[in-house]
Amino acid sequence: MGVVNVTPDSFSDGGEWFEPEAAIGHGRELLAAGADLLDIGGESTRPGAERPSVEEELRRVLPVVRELASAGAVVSIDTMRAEVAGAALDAGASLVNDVSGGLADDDMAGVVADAGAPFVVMHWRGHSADMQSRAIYADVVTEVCAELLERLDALQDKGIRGENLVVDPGFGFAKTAAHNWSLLRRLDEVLALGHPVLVGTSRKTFLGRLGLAEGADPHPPTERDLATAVTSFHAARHGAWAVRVHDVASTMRALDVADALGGAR
Ligand code: PMM
Repeated sequence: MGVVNVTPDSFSDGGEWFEPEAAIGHGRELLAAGADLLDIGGESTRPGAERPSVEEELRRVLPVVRELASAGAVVSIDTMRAEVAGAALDAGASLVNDVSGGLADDDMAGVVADAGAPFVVMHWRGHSADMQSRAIYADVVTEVCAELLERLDALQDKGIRGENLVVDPGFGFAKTAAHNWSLLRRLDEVLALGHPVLVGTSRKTFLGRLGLAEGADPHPPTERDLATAVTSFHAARHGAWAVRVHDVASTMRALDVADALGGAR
């Protein structure tokens, strides 16, 4: 899954593809590099980010969704808003990726259920502004799995079919670096929930801190693609359904290695 952020302020690539033409061109490049699907988002979820209005989010994503879907791409809409999800599905998106797992907007489950679309349920404990204050766990993997199970039950009660639900442990969302590493190490427990698993470690800060002294500034996001490819390789070897990445080319090489070694275990 290649990331197309149509935002001025994403931590990983903020502003680079903010204009629709640039975002569409970037989406085409990611497809050429081997992406099977494109995740298009108009709201930055970096810690402390301000939310755009619904109108602004629609203005950012719809032309990009429409153009890339009509060019044949499988498009995922990355949004926490039911109105944006519905409009993107009408414009040709095939799945909805909601970092709040349906918690941020009560209408989300109904829109997704009515469309019969696949839905990515990410583990989430609140909006970015203060999410890191919620990174408190006795056992992160057990608690993330339990909270995801609760969401899976609630979403099915609201009419989304179980086979349409994908889970994501939400790397970096209300998680410290140690929490992220535990989740990667024990990905089998997330897979045991019995749903396809999406893993999104791409360019996240815990990868930028590798090899550096405590307190040193992390490597910039664009220098985190090698570490991203390695964590994505790990996820693929353990049976992840998809990995969400910014630099598709480098992760494709890592997934080629996973395939050559026998694909998923
Ligand atoms: N991470 C970001 C945005 N959307 N969606 C899912 N399902 N999983 C993630 O880990 C995830 C996401 C933040 O990264 P970005 O700002 O670089 O897009």
